Amino acid sequence: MSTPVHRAYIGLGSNLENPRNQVTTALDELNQLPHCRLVVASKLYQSEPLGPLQPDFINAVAALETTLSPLELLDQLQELEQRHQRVRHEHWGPRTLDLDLLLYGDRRVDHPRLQVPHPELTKRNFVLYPLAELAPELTLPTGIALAALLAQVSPDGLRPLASSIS
Ligand code: A4P
Ligand code: MG
Repeated sequence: MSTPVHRAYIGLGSNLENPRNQVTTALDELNQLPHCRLVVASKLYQSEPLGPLQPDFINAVAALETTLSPLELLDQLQELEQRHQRVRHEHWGPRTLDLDLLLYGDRRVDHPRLQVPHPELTKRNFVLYPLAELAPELTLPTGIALAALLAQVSPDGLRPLASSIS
């Protein structure tokens, strides 16, 4: 029997050390993770920082196909963050690369290391708008349509840049 393939959505964010380069490189690297394939990525967006005063972020969302389990995928994402020499200073503070597992098929995960859907997903314009580029018809595992969330969250402070993959 073949291993099931799951569709996962990853949120990428960076606001240190050439953020555009951090994010475009990370998209390539996501495609090279074991048992993962990058299906499509959103445009890059410049976004005003949420949290403490810090530089603007570059954000994007990527769709992956993977046969990894949610925790195996989290391990891979954290290793990739480490390779970008991310230093964790303060909660919601600046970082060279942040990778969030936003969605994993229709699954809900509630584990000490991993919550899926990502708990902040529904509130963040820099996640919802790029996600809507990739999957406008998406309904979250909670039953809420992405379109309904977009109607509640303003795109203020979010600016699309050129296409992330040439
Ligand atoms: N974790 C639990 N669930 C998940 C998940 N679905 N995906 C755990 C990824 N990780 C998940 O994360 C802390 C722990 O969350 C991990 O060890 C993992 O086991 P972290 O990245 O190490 O720590 P953090 O910085 O304290 O918090 P967090 O939650 O990553 O921050 P966020 O929510 O990612 O926010 N403003 C703009 N405009 N754009 C941004 O991208 N990002 C942040 C960081 C703040 N402000 C921003 C942006
Ligand atoms: Mg994170």
